[in-house]
Amino acid sequence: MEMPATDVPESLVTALRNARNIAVLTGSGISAESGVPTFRDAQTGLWARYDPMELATPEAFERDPRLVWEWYAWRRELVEKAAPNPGHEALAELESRVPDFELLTQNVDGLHRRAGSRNVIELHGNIMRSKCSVEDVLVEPREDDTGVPPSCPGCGAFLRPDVVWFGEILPAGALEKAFDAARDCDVFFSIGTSGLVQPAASLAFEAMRQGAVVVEVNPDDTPLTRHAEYALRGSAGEVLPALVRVAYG
Ligand code: BV8
Repeated sequence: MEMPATDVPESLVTALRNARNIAVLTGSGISAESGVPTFRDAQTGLWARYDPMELATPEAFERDPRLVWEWYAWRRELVEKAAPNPGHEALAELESRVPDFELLTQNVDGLHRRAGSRNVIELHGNIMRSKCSVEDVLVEPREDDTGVPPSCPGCGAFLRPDVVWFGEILPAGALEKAFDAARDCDVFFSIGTSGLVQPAASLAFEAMRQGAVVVEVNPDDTPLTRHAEYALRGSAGEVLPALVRVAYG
């Protein structure tokens, strides 16, 4: 059932009020209103000529560590300047309204935690953290290290962002917890994601299979839209605060 953002159907309000367990999957669309470009947006300026699908890979880092590190440094700067928007804040409010709440995010910008969300599973890591590209341990670059990329103080190998690149497996435990959340929930939200990247894109279907009410929030169509019980057409920053207000006052 597709509908404009504003009118929240009574049946959905009832489902939310009766829900014991809500799981939410978010993608870069929820951070768009914070000024963080979505993954498939044309990357602006210097990066317009690079395809993020190309740069977010171990092969790209192997081939040109400097370029990849600079791309993430540019995105990290954007994220540091960004602030959570009403969409992030509405999800933090929703978490306080239900007994069990899991927030599964594909985003690496850390904005959900900054908005006050607590039970957050970062499926694809976090751009603000760096790790040794060989030892795979989290490392803070040394202040005086001007290398691009900087080097691991322990072994001297290049540092890399603590994110999951295409072709890499998700953090241990994160995927299991995410599928458990999809299997246990009464309502599953898919918010601001094109639903093209696996295995995150399978979570909504896992929820649907066990009978959860699936709600999509997105201004555009995605492969999930025609399967979702509710497809709320609109931006997360408008739809989510309205939903929380109508359902919980
Ligand atoms: C894996 C972190 C097992 C990095 C990301 C061949 C070889 C190897 C693997 C594969 C292969 N073929 C397929 C695969 C699997 C691959 C995959 O899915 N590829 C796709 C593209 C076909 N997946 C993987 O590789 C995963 N690992 O499978 O491991 C394995 C291992 C080895 C070999 C085989 C298998 C790892 C995937 C994780 C990649 N890392 N991010 C970084 O950020 O730099 S993915 C990255 O892209 C994001 O995290 C996110 O997941 C994805 C972008 O998607 P979205 O978030 O949805 O963003 P997008 O721009 O697409 O859409 C935005 C949406 O928001 C739109 O719908 C728009 O309408 C909407 N929107 C806009 N504004 C708003 C809005 N919505 C609401 N409000 C608004 N205001």
